[in-house]
Amino acid sequence: MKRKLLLLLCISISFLVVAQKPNVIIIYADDLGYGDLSCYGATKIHTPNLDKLAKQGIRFTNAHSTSATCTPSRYALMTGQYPWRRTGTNILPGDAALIVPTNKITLPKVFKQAGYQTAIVGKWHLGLGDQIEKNWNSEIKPGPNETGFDYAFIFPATADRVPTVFIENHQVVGLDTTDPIQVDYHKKIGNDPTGAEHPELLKMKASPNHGHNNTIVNGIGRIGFMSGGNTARWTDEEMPLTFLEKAKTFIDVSKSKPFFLFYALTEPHVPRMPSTMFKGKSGLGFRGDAILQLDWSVGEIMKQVKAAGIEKNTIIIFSSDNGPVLDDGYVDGAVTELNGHKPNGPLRGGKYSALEAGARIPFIIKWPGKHLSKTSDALICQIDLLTTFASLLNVSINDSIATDSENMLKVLKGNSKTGRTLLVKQGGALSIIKDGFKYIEPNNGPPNTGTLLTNIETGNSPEPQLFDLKKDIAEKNNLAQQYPDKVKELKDLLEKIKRNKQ
Ligand code: NG6
Ligand code: CA
Repeated sequence: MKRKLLLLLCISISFLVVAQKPNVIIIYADDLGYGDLSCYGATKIHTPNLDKLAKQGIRFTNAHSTSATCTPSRYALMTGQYPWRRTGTNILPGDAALIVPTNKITLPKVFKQAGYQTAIVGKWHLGLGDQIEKNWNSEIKPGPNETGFDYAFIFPATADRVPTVFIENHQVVGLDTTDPIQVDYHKKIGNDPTGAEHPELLKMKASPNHGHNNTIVNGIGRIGFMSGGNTARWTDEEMPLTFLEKAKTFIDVSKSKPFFLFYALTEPHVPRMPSTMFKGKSGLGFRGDAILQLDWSVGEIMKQVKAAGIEKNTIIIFSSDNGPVLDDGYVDGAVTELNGHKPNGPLRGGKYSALEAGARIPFIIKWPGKHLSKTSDALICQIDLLTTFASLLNVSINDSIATDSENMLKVLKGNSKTGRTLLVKQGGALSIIKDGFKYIEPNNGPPNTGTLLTNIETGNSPEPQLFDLKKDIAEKNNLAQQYPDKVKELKDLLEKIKRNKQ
């Protein structure tokens, strides 16, 4: 009798576990390339935690962000709308106004509608407030809280843009009101030294011809000017660890109810300033060290999930907002200590580029209860997460601009390898991928971001370009002359998609 009761109890507990909505954690790296992880073929750097995640889940080889830079990729992830449909979605300054609509469904709102606790911890870069001129010393809104996150612990833009402070919900953290923050992106403000005036004060030099020569914070020249807020300014070496602690705490306090955590890492974006634990550990300069730090953070999150007893009910997704760049404006050893490492793996181009390394990114998903160790070459895009999770959670997304977002539930669960039929991507130029062919529309921009700057092939060409990605993933052979019909088909299709205004 006792046995039967026990069995019944076990069955009902496992039923409860299965029936409970899964927690979802998206870990989103900044500027991590397709070739930067050992599970994606890197040999000069080892990323054991992400390798483990890939072993337990599905590693996608044909996954993309919408864009080759940060703001547009994040805008698309949040809204499900191609960012190029909307002006003002390119890389934002640190004082920009919020660009995500507050009256439309967003990825976190999908989860909220399904009864989840939602949080963002990390990089935001989608603007704050209604306008550029804002008071950083009082409530700053609208922002992440108004676009679907119950809890937000962020920095406003990028690690190389002022203001270099944390914002928790609507307030700058640790602010001394007698030392108010002021921010300006056009002229110097206050008395803090700038990198242009005082290069001798820099602990990490800015690259020549680059914009990192405004206010110096923590010995690093930033983009933009700020004054005040001295007690609130972060230390670069500690900032990612602060994010990690906040993310772990959120997991711990939310473990008994379904939650969605968007953990947006800053690594390996510039300025790369790894903590002491990782400084010099990779042998590849600070960029490599930042990747080790990122991998370790992923491991810490996995441990926390396990310790909270929610491993069997938590989906973990790992990806990156855009492809890799070595010299993105600081002399940090990324170029000189590369040691043969290939951040873009077999791909051509990099961050900013319409070529594949611009927006084909690592994408790993671990689905609860499964142990898959699969790879998938299905064509998917981060923009699809909104519709996919809406489908999983039965959330209706009527009031939506998410019409570019497709349901990839079967693919993400590993039950199907049929992904999208087509995808439009954004580097400098737009491109479209369909049936393994990629067409890059003609563009008169420069073919390279500049040998004195980031030195990346942009994919710009005044001529149409057509690549057969199935045979030529490195985009070496332009087949446009050979297949004019294919060029016309893809060009017309791209025009049609552009016209489908929303
Ligand atoms: C560029 C910066 C670069 C980096 C990038 C944003 C210059 C010349 N370059 O404008 O250093 O901050 O913006 O990167 O200032 S992203 O990953 O957030 O899109
Ligand atoms: Ca980025």
